Amino acid sequence: MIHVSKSAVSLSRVLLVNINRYDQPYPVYPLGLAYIDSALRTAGYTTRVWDSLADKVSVEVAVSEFQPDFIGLSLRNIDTVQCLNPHSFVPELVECCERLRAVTAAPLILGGSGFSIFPKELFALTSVDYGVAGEGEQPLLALLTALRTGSAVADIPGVVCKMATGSVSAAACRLSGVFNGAPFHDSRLLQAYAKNGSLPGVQTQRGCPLKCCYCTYPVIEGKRSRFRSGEEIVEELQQLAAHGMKYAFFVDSVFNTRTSHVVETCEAIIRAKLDLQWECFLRPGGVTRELLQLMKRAGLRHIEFGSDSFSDTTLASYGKSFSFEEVREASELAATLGVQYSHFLIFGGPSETVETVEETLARAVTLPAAFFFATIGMRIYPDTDLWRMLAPEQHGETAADYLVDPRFYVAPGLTAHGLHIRLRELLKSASNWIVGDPPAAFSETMTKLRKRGISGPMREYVDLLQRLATPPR
Ligand code: B12
Ligand code: SF4
Repeated sequence: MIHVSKSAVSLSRVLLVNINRYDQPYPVYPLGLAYIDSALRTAGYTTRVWDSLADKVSVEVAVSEFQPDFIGLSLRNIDTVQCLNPHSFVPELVECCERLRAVTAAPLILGGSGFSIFPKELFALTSVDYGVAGEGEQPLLALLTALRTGSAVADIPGVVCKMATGSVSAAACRLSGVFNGAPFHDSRLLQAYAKNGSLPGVQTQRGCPLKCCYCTYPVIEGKRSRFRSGEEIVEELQQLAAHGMKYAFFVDSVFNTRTSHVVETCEAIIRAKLDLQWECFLRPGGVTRELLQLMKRAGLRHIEFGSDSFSDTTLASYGKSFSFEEVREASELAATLGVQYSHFLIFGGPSETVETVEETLARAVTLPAAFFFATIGMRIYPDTDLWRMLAPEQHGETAADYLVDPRFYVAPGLTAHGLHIRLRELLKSASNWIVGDPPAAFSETMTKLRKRGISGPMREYVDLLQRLATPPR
């Protein structure tokens, strides 16, 4: 464990590093770092963000210019979550840590959603000094205070560190009871990301109480929802609008965990007469006409339903909290009210069979004006019901085996390749599906469109690109 000397009590410069360069479906604005930046500034630290997309200078130059006392790195993605063509981002992270290590002795602190899924394993793979798993604001402030004053860090909730014995300690996360913080939106970053087609994220709540078998979100944000007030959300949206943003993405795991929160948020937005549209993740259950109408009046332009499957058997074994009938009702309501929507589907998870796949495909055709984003296989993450069901430890495997080599569950009787062939077959006659990562030509065209200033929901890209790709009959 590194101890910073007591004479260093005045240390207060923190460089925040965003290494995420992945640009599918578009480069994602680093909202997590904006929250960390805000917490540090409020506590009196001087900060600078080095962003792999927005900064022209290298991270080494940023270090030499800023002379940080601490460096915080954010790891959002571990890999692309594509079963047939996986790409791991861990080597990039390891390289970035080594480059930093070569030019500075400042303690390296790693956090982010990707880190929070495999905290001990990523800590062991990289040369960082500390890790912070889960919600980062309070643990990071506590860690920096401890380092500046030379007090113990191992018991700070969420902190991962090396003990004098050489073993790795990871204190359990403790989430703050409320969620009322606001991010610091840096105009330079917002503009750089908007120019590349990114939609700024806005978080209206943290946590998800639902229990889908594969899901990491409760691990990252906690199992209990904590809500910001309508006024706080409006204030942030007004700030974004003042920066010229026309469209936002509500990044909550599920926006409608509680109907009263949706109502409060939408009513506050309507009262504020905001000129800004947004999209969000919704669970199909409990979506009524009144609720959807209210959301539309508040600027809802697109819904991403985390449906996963249209077979009730599969929905039950994935741990979903709704039935296909509710999916149908929500889809029909959205279509009737003229709200665009897409369904995210996962083929091949527990209890999926050829029959349930065909049931999902047949039912998809019946949903009016729908778009579908399909993935094959279920990425296996520690601390999920899927992990407990498979119990890899009993077969001599560790979480580390599942980190660098992305592993996916595909139900017995199915194969990833077989599912891929079936879904590619479908693409010949259906232009409203994207299966896995879009093909290279598709991505290149998307990049060109973004450079021309076209942005908005993913579905609108799909629409436009399919039309461009389809020769006139
Ligand atoms: C919204 C979302 C999206 C939206 C983003 C929309 C937008 N405009 O922002 C869309 C749909 C586009 C998307 C796409 C993808 N996503 Co996504 N997404 C999310 C989601 C639900 C929320 C992310 C978010 O903004 N959270 C809010 C911010 C405030 O939280 P945060 O970033 O976690 O930051 C906090 C902590 O992590 C920590 N922290 C962060 N940085 C740092 C740094 C330091 C130093 C410290 C101490 C702490 C710290 O403190 C922050 C504040 O408390 C997460 C799941 C989740 N619930 O976290 C998945 C998630 C981040 N996505 C994931 C993935 C994989 C992807 C894709 C690769 C999927 C794909 N195949 O297309 C792409 C990649 C996009 C890209 N270019 O990078 C994974 C990443 C982990 C992994 N498995 O690799 C997650 C965790 C979901 C999962 N499957 O487990 N995503
Ligand atoms: S998939 Fe969505 S609804 Fe299910 S546990 Fe995860 S965040 Fe919650």
